[in-house]
Amino acid sequence: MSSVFLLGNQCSLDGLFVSKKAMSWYASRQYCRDRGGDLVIIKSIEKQVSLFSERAWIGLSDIVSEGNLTWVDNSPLNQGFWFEGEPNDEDGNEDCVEIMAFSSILDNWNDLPCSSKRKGICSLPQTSPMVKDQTKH
Ligand SMILES: [Ca+2]
Ligand SMILES: [Ca+2]
Repeated sequence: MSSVFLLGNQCSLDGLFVSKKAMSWYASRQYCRDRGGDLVIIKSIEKQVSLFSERAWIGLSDIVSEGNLTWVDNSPLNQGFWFEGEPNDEDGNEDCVEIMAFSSILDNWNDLPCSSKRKGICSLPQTSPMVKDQTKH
């Protein structure tokens, strides 16, 4: 199990880093991609715990198909760490997912409009940071 740590500005640990500025989900994702990574994908409790941070975007959305949450690598969501009552798709306009640090570590995801301004948590590929046409399954 990886250890718990706090993500500060531009802190890089385990291939994770956080954007300096709060931006839309799309802009945050572009920020990550420009640096050879993508918005973080969380598929384990270990990773969820290690991401304890401020409010920030993660690589999960239902932009393509409402109610169908998928990660930025197109894989489906199997285990979520949702805040109570979320995802609620408020006003039918919440398609991107943030992590909310002020809440319990294991129940702190919320969907909100993709145009909202948040910092983004980026993750570099495990293999090489610069591999571009990597296919994941
Ligand atoms: Ca939605
Ligand atoms: Ca919501």
